Amino acid sequence: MDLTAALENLVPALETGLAEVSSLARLEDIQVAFLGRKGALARLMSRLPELPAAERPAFGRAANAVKERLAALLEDARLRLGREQEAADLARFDPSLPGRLPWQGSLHPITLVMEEISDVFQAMGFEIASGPEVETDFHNFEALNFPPDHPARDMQDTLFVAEGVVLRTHTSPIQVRAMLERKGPPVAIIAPGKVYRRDSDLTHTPMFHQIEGLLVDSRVTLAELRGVLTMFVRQLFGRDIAVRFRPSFFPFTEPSVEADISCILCAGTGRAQNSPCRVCKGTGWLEILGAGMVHPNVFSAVGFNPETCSGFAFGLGVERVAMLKYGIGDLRMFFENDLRFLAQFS
Ligand code: FA5
Repeated sequence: MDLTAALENLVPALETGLAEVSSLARLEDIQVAFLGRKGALARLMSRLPELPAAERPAFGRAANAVKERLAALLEDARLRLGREQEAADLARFDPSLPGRLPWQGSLHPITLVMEEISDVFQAMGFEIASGPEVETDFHNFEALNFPPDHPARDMQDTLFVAEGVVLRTHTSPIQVRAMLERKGPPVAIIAPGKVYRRDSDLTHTPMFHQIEGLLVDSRVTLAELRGVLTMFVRQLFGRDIAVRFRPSFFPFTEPSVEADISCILCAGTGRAQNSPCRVCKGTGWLEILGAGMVHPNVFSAVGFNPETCSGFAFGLGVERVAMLKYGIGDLRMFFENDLRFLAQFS
């Protein structure tokens, strides 16, 4: 066939091929066969020297026009196949099927309660403070007025790491660190964190969380402590909650108190559904934290003047608050990592 006729033949040949093509992969093959480096058009062009020199420019122009036409036909076919593919996908898609929600994690209930408690105190102007979980005897005991070898240390069954180094038994060493850092009043901190004790039963675990609070200024009294704690429990549990103080003992506070709140289940009556309330065991009160006025020996240990400074401190067990808030009976549920339990708090 002469070269010009062969060139003109390419367009109908491609049209025939494209009429049958039904996949994008096959279209690729056709494109290579016509326009590829060794395709039909390239092969015709390589025969250009066979033509008399005078005819070559016209043949070149014709070849370019054919090339454009082939490319346009291939592009049309590609768009058509794309549309067909989309229509086929849509035909398989059932919009009435229920959607699949992506799996979503949630914060641990203890984290949620710690954040909530910290938010309440931050709104009152307390700053968040923190300290190490592996503590020195000085910060955990000595500066907090626990004399060496004094039986008061047995109140908190201590896990020792090395001579003079312990896993902190409470968050109170953060008080010591905060006062040493600030060097003088005012100090208003709230310190959430993990603490460790040799304890394990229904209401005690070897690791648990506490939140420490400390306010130091020049004329702080037990009345301020009561006011701050009342505001806190009302924000957390509701407006009608009452707070009472009972005398207690901590080496680092004098006087020391345990704070109770009126029972959140029976509203302090001690009775629910005609029998003694199971949450407060009929007493109408729930123990929530330990507190007191900072002992002068603690001020002296951190270089604050006990004559001119006064302050209160408190420490609460986060698991205890979370159990009350969510009505959970067994402390260990927080640490078993059962997703059926944890997912309820998302
Ligand atoms: C203290 O740890 C003091 N540092 C609190 C304090 C701070 C008093 C500042 C005065 C001033 P206590 O040992 O009572 O106190 O512990 C405080 C709370 O931690 C308890 O009320 C209880 O809710 C919680 N708690 C204690 N042991 C465990 C345990 N093994 N598992 C879970 N929670 C515990």
